[in-house]
Amino acid sequence: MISFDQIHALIQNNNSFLITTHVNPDGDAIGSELALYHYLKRIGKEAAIFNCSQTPYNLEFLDPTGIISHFDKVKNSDIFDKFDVLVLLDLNHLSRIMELEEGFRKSTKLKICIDHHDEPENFSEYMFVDINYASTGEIIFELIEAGAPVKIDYQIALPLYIAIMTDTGSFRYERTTSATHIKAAKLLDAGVDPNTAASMIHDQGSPGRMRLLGRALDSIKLYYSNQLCTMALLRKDLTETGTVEADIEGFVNYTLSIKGVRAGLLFYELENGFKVSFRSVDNVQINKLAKEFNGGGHFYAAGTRISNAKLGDYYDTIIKAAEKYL
Ligand SMILES: [Mn+2]
Repeated sequence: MISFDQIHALIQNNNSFLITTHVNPDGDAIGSELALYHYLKRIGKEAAIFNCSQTPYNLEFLDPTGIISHFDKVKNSDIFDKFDVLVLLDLNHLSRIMELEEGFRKSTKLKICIDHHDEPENFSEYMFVDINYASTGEIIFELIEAGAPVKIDYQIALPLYIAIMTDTGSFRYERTTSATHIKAAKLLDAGVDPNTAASMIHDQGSPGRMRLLGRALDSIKLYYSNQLCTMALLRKDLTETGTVEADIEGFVNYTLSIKGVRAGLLFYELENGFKVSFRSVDNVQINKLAKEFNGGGHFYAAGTRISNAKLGDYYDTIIKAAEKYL
């Protein structure tokens, strides 16, 4: 693994940086990208952000000037050669950048990966992957503090705070430490208002999102003496409530709200396949289950997307495979 000093040396020795993150980006992904972008600009570097997904509507407030571009395979095919360094944040498997994967793999440019997920794919010699961090935002925070003196002002502090807050489930998940809170405190000192920040993430949902949550809760099923809880949402649940994939963010955590549940799965039907979110507590290593189905993530939180398949054909298999981890 490379050190912060080595990353700063790479930053010093190069001029332009292309930043990207995973499909269906969350607060940690978008927040880390924007914080790093602003840092690079502040020290006089060229930078751009191209993502395979649109920014979810509830995170658009982080990017009021439209810094983040949605990658277009035809129009933007040249970006992999335009920049000196390609930077991947909050992921470590190239399949997670979807349409950017091919160009990224083919590019001979320098590639840096900064992340906190388990079992990285080894696609670059410049990987900083540490699963002890609760968020990529925390790594970016430390990286910025260790680098050229740049004041962490509101423009950098807000995306970092959102990254840390969202990936720790508002400071309550595993790996939330006093160091996490100290960083959050510094970001509040830099001008972030915790009340406004939490409200922007949690209190801006549409009525449809609440109705969709109602459907998700209503779909709950329990297995293995109530140790496993599942939820399932179908395409029609989204169309009938007028919602989008980003609206599902966070629903899976409700599976763990039932006493005795040690693992929770949210199944979500995609246009051409399906997605599963995995959560667990109590030493149940749920990323191993995700890995059985081509996914991955953290010990207690993981996910997978399966294309060209029907949810109905996999549901029972996944439930059955889950038993051995409980
Ligand atoms: Mn993350």
